[in-house]
Formats: sequence, C-alpha cells, structure tokens
Amino acid sequence: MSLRTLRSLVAVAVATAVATTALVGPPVTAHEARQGGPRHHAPTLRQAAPPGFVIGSAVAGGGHHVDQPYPDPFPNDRVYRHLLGKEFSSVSPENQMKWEFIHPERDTYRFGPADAIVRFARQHHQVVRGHTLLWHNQNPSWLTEGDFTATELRQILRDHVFTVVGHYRGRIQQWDVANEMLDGSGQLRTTDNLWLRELGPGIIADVFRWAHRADPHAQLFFNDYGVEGVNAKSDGYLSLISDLLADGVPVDGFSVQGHLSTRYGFPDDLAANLQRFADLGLETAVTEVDVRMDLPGGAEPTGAQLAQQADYYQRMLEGCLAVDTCRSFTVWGFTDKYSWVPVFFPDEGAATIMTGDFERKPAYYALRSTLADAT
Ligand code: 9MR
Repeated sequence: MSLRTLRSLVAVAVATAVATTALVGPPVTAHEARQGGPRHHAPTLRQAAPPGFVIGSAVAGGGHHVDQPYPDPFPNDRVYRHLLGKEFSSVSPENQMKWEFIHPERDTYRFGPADAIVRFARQHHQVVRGHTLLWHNQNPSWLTEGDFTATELRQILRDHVFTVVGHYRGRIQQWDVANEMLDGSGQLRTTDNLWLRELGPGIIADVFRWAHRADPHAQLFFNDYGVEGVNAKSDGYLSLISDLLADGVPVDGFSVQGHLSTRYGFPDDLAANLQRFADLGLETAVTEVDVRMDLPGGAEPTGAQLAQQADYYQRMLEGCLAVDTCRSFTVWGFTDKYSWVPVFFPDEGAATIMTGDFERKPAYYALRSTLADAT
C-alpha cells in the first residue's frame, strides 16, 4: 500500500469516527437524563439544586407591569421565557391568580393568563405555587365597593375558592392560601383586610377547609413578609397556626417572603425561625426573595452593593437548606427588567439576580454555588 493510500484510509477512518461521535454523542448518564440532557456548560440553577429541592421564580405580568412601557412580559419576551424555563423548577404567577386578575367581575373568571403559566410549567417540568386566595390587597372594585352582606361575602369567597382551586386541581404544588394576615405586632389585620373585618377570624379556617376539599393534594400555606426572623409577627403566626392545627384545620405550611434590603441587617435567625414551624409538622418555604439597594438618582450598583446583595441571597438560601421541610425557594422575579421594586421604592432597585439585560449578577452565582454545595 502506498503512503498516499494509507493517508487517505486514515483520513476516512478519522472522519467516520468524528461523524459517528457527532451523531451519537457521548453516553448520557442517569444524572444527566434527570436534569434534561448532557452538561457541556455550567449548570443552571435547577440543575445545581439538590434532588427534591425546587428553585422558583415569580412569573412577570399584571400588577405594576400594567402601567409600564413594555408589553406583558411572560407572553411576549422570548429571552425571558427561555431563561424562566431553563433556570427554574418552580413558578409562581406574580399577579395572574390574584382576585383582581382572575375574577375581574362578579360573574367572570379570567383563567387564560394563569392557564398559560400552568401549561408552560408542565412543558418545562416545573411545579407551580398558587398565589393567593385570602388577602387584603388587589381585590377587584366590584368586591370592595359592592356593599355585600356578610352572608353574601362568605358565599362569594367560598365560590371563588372552589372555582379557582378546583380549576387547578392537581396542578399546584403549594397554595399561598392566606397572605399577609397579621400586622407588625402579630395581630390579625382586622381593619384593612376586608375578609377578616366583615367575616371575623373564623373565615381563615373555612378557607383552608374549602381549599383542601377543592384540591386535597395541594399543600396549603400561610405566607407573609417581615417574618423571616423570630419576632412579634412570626410569634403571632406560630400561635395562630398551632391553634388551627389543634382544631384540625388543614394547614400544611408556613412561608416567608424574603423581601430584603441592603439597608437593614440580615435576619440571622431565619433557620431557627423556620425550624419552629417545621417542628409543628409543617412544610416551610421561602417564596418571594429579592434584595433591593439604594440607587439614588438612578445610580449603578457598586461592587460592594452587589457583594452584599449576593451575601443576603446566599444566606436566605442557606437558611432554607438548613431546615428539612424547606424544599422550595423562590425569587420574586429574576431580572431587574421587570422587578416591582423601583416602581414601589423610588431610588431603590437592582433587587434581582440578573440585570435588565439578563446578565447574571454575583447573587446568581452565589445561589448556584450554594445549591451545588448542598447537593
Ligand atoms: O409583584 C407584585 C406587583 O406586580 C404588584 O403590583 C403588587 C401589588 O400589591 O404586588 C406585588 O407582589 C406582592 C406579592 O403578591 C405579595 N407579597 C409582596 C409582593 C411585593 O409587593
């Protein structure tokens, strides 16, 4: 065989080997299969998470977005949707399941936008947190200005719970049944909460019972802000929930929202606080994390601010991971492009884990390495 023939035979053999590898690819391990494919790049958040632990985001739409100069984010922003599907294993409709959105008129339910999120979640193998059924805020004006009797109001609420929870039966992992029931001193919000004011505190137990009948497999939660640490408000929840459990009310969980600011210290007793709810036999969760910072006159975040923010995100996640029943950790939006923070807090912002251009911030990497370390 001439040298030339040998060379061309080798060339063919090499080309065939390359083509075969390209077609078949390296073998997929069982671990990769679970995570959705071979891992050629750094893992996403959901890939880094330990088995059984979900990492979520709120799904932008409704609420403050309605007055912003951009189209409804979730249906329209392709980059946003891509990252939402890729990075997260849990989604929470930011506004799309709230009363004013899903029940805009007395006889009208508008399920379309929330249905689209639930469908997206199914396609992307994500669980859903439902948010929310009993709250003082974002109730439609037909309801708040309706001048209903207590009997009518109770019937309206019962119908709403059976209709909405029933509509998503089997599709919701955790429902924020009761949102922000207590004030800062741990007392029921009987003034600004329409339901508590008109129907009395007993309505809370009714709503949990109705929701449980409408979807027996959904975990039913109390959810609030300012209850990350041990304080008067979280003490109030501990005693409220203990009483409800003693009465056989189907409460399954207690969650802390986690809207933090670099202005204030970090709630170091987060894990200890969650643990006392876990000790009641409850699931726990962190449901709405963001860490805002002062940006006077639209200033850019400094390196020090971003580092402090990353540290707060990391410690929130570590606090959750330290408690056996805390298996769900959700950020309240993952990009500054759509965050509620600058709309509600002038001169504050940059509260999420990615910039408005979807660049990952130190907080993103802090979450990812904390998840990976826990695996
Ligand atoms: O992010 C939500 C924003 O779009 C709404 O305009 C706002 C109205 O109250 O609610 C925001 O979400 C809140 C959540 O439902 C409950 N916890 C506090 C969140 C931030 O305000």
